Amino acid sequence: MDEQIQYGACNLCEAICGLEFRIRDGHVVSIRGDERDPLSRGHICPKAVALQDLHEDPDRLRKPQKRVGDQWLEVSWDEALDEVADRLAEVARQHGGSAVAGYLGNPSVHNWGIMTHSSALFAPLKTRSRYSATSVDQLPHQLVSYWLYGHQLLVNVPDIDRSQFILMLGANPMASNGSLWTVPDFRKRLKAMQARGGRLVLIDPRRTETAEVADVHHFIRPGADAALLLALLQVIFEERLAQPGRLAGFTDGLDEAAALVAPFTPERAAAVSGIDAETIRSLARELAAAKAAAVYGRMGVSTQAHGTLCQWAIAMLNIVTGNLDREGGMMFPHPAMDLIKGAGSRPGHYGAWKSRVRGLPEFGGELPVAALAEEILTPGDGQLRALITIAGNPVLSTPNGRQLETALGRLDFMVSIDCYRNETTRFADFILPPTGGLEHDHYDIIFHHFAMRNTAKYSPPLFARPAGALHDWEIFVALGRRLRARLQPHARKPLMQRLAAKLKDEFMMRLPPHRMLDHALRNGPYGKRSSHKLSLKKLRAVPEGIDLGPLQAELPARLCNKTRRIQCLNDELRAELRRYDTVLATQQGEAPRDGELWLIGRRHVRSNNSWMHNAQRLVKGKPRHQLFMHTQDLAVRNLRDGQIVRVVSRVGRIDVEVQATEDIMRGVVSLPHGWGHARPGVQQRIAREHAGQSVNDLTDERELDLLSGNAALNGVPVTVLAQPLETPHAA
Ligand SMILES: Nc1nc2c(c(=O)[nH]1)N[C@H]1C(S)=C(S)[C@@H](COP(=O)(O)OP(=O)(O)OC[C@H]3O[C@@H](n4cnc5c(=O)[nH]c(N)nc54)[C@H](O)[C@@H]3O)O[C@H]1N2
Ligand SMILES: Nc1nc2c(c(=O)[nH]1)N[C@H]1C(S)=C(S)[C@@H](COP(=O)(O)OP(=O)(O)OC[C@H]3O[C@@H](n4cnc5c(=O)[nH]c(N)nc54)[C@H](O)[C@@H]3O)O[C@H]1N2
Ligand code: SF4
Ligand SMILES: [Mo]
Repeated sequence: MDEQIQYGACNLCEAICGLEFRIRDGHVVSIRGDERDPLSRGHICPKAVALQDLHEDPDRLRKPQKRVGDQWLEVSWDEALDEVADRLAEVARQHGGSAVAGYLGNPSVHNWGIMTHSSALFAPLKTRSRYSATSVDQLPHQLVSYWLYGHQLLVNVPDIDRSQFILMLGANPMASNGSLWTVPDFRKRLKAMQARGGRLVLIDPRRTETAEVADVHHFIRPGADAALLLALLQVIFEERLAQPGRLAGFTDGLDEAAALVAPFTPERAAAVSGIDAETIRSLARELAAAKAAAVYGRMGVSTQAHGTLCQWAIAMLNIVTGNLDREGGMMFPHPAMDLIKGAGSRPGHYGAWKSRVRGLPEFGGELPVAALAEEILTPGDGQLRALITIAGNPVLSTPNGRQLETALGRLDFMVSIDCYRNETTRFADFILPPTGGLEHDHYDIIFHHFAMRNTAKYSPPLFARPAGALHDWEIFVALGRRLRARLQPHARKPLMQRLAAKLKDEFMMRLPPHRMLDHALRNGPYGKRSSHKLSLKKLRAVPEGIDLGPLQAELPARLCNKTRRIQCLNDELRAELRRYDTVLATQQGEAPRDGELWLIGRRHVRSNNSWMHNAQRLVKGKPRHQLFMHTQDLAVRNLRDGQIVRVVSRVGRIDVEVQATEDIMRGVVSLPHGWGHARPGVQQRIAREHAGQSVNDLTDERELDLLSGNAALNGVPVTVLAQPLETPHAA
């Protein structure tokens, strides 16, 4: 048969790289970067080939699975869907809908059907127990966007193609390919900036792959970024370098912010951060003087004890230097399918209810996932009894995974919509596997909101789905319909209203994602009222994607606050600034205590969270899950490079191989997350051979960013010891 060429986009990470697939006899023969893609311009990373590996993986589930004791039986879709709906409805009827929790994992935001249709499943349950990977990730960004600009998705990104200076904290785009910043081919764009005389300054406790290409790299003690960022602001105000320019015309609270940050001097920041006061002062001056500058911080500054304060200070730095909404500064993307000004926009809300056990605030309808286990384990009214996980692996991804395992074992019922039997889904009563990534179409609903250029692209499915297989969204609809029938939400309304509601439900549920896209495109910013006249038909005709141009200044029109003004402060932020003042007054600049070390995470370009270790082409070569530790920290403990060490935290301990390095700050150790596949019942043969240990057996569910409830996964105090002779803690 002839070779066919088809175009699409990679949905594995946030970079949305354009791909060219060559297909022969129904098999992928090559996957390459598509140079005509207006966003990625031919860039890809080694993970792109994993799309084929995932597609062909014999361990990937293709039929519904039912667990009976330790046995897994393949069952029909009808049997599975009926029984899952029966069991969920039973819990909801007995204990209320909120006794059924939902957890949405990271691939949910990379799979548009999950975005468009998850409400079909959750609405009939009326549950307030919603959790997701957001609260082990970017929650502080969303909270700050909501508070300052009025919408949780109104995020701004470095306009790198026109920047002259980037101050980056706690991000490693050379490995991650960018996050809350869709920036395919970061390296080439950075080189171009440097060729224009621009500079990248990076703040990270590890000398990372990004540090290698930065102009300047400073080590920082984990968790000390808030002190540094507030000190930068303090210097800018004190030395009268603030130049908000046109932003001043629609920004409230600048003077008060200046007064509130006044106590946070560079000297205080130096004492906790390990960066000296003079360096902080000159960094502030360089930032203030730069023509087009962007301050950007990601995972490292979000998943730490003062994540929201960090993100607030970053936003303030961009505002007071006049770089927000300026070309080459931090700009707001404007996607073709616009969830900010589009129909059904959800700006967010905060603290409308609290978690039952610890009283943590909801954000945008979700509770912090660090509280999931305790909500299952703690008896009483409102205790969680059932769980639905979708595209997630919280046992490996959320703090204190062992506690969550205990909790999952106690549920009355659990169902997982997932393609693998992994560390989490092995606890489910049913696993419902959706079609694979190459068997459904795709449009990136989420990440165009964070992209450094406005573009649009539709990827048709590469292969027809196998007979009987269901897409994620179809599973939601099938379950949602059954749940509605069992829970009869409209029962008390008059007949005509009931019929109308039912028709509306049916209509919405039957509307496939591509129809919703077409509608959103036509009515969106580049639709029928613009010169682009975007529609699905138009996207189909241009398979490499359509360029909608560089980011434009959007403020104040794009603000979603009622006042249409940036709101720099609110009571929560004021209180947090006061609280942080006391924290600094009591904190010592030393390593935690008694020879403790700070544990941080890391990512590698050949690995993706917890679920891509079953692709031989990605895991081959030397292991990538060792504990990194400074040579001198090893020496003072009489430990050797390559030996198995025991790492102990408040919540647990693991035994791992240690790797000596000079590329990490003294007092800091680093372990990547997403490993630990040797747990019983995991059906991923290759991953089990490259098991590693889970860093989240060490991270602490009690350590949070107080404002948002985001997990403080970085800066966890641990001790590292020689491994005792006996090896307890078999998985
Ligand atoms: N210590 C520490 N912990 C961390 C992090 C860290 O840096 N340090 N990072 C955190 C971050 S940023 C994130 S986002 C989380 C990720 O944490 P999670 O989202 O909980 O975990 P993933 O590893 O992304 O799990 C993805 C699951 O989705 C399934 N899947 C993949 N594609 C699909 C699909 O299309 N449909 C369905 N139904 N299932 C699919 C896979 O089989 C896999 O089981 O981890 C967090 N945990
Ligand atoms: N290859 C690959 N790409 C990915 C992923 C993946 O697993 N693999 N995951 C995707 C996901 S879900 C996400 S959210 C993004 C994350 O994207 P990034 O945030 O760019 O990636 P990380 O590697 O988590 O970078 C966090 C950095 O923060 C540093 N850090 C840790 N603690 C601190 C601290 O206290 N202060 C400072 N200043 N820095 C600190 C770490 O050393 C690390 O270099 O990546 C996405 N892309
Ligand atoms: S950087 Fe790699 S994983 Fe991310 S979208 Fe591009 S090819 Fe896919
Ligand atoms: Mo993430």
